[in-house]
Amino acid sequence: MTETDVRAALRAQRIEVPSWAYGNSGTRFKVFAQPGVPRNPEEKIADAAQVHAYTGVAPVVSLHIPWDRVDDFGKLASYAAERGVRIGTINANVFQDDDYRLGSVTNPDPRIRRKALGHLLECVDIMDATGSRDLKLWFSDGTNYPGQDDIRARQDRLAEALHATYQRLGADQRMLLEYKLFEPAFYLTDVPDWGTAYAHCLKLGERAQVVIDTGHHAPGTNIEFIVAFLLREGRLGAFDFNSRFYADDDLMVGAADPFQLFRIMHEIVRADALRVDSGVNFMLDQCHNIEPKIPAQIRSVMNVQEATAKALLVDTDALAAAQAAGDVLGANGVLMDAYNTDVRPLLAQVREEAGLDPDPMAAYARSGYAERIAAERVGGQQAGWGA
Ligand code: PSV
Ligand code: MN
Repeated sequence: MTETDVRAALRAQRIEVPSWAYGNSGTRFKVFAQPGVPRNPEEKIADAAQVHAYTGVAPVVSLHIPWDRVDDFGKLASYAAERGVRIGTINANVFQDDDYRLGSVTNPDPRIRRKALGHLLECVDIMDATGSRDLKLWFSDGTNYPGQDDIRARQDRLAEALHATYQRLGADQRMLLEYKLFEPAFYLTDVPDWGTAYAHCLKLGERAQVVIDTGHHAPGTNIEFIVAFLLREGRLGAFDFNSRFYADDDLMVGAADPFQLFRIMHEIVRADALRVDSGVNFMLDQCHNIEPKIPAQIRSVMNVQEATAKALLVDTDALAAAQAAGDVLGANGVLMDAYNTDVRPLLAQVREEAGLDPDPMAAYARSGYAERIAAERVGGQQAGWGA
């Protein structure tokens, strides 16, 4: 790839940000409030628009329902457009209701299963109103104790709900099925891994695709293998990017293991899946419990850009030649040369060419936006977990 091609690919890259990253969040021990936090979906979108204004590559915001429920979603979509962004993936929340103690779509009680399905279908209505393409499904469903429920019956119930929801999708809409190893269930999770998600997607049809949340694996899992496999099968729908040190930490992507992020982006580039029309949606799924939220999102976007730039710089001809020759150290050396390149000057140049400040973090800090929202957003209920 020529340097001009690399710069063009970086300019064309798109990253979707989550509305919930701008709200208050925490652990099960404490949710810390921060000054200036949005009180409603409009203010979350306004904050997300700041991330796009300084990075130029994050024009899409995911919503989470019911956290972001409004009376008029068409109006919310127009509000987003006025701020230079648009509404992206609709995330269903079937995990924060007392009814879901024993599961949502896999619950042994048919009334609760119907309620959960009703919510998934409502999310498709919202997609219609906002013009969203993707419905992202994550189920907290599972059990804590052996024998608590029938493992196979729960798979049947899951398949039934997925099928009903898939049938409701429009021709241009997709279902993104996310998996997670554990939490909140500790013994069994009904969609614990990519294989389970993939098997359900295969049965549903082509518009059912797997989401890889980078925080949802056992330590040491080779995530880039999953990426390569699903890309080869045409079933990688999206990423939920974040970092983990221990479990589902939801820290800034690229913070814990920038090398892993590079390896993932290498597989993306290898499959020519960086293009917006590749069908892979690059989303962030993060919570900023102790750090300021908007700069943390800007930093996360920059971390993805840096990993992408390094992946684009891999000398693919040299790599292929070394691999074909069985030159183990040579092949590894080619990859490491790209990883060890300082791409910050290149990205600064890409930003300047796009009319942006070369240093998004500094430009945002200078803008006074953080001070303004802290002064203006007084009173009302700050958005946050459960809000
Ligand atoms: C679950 O841990 C998850 O990764 C899902 O993507 C949710 O939508 C998101 O976090 C927010 O709770
Ligand atoms: Mn996620």
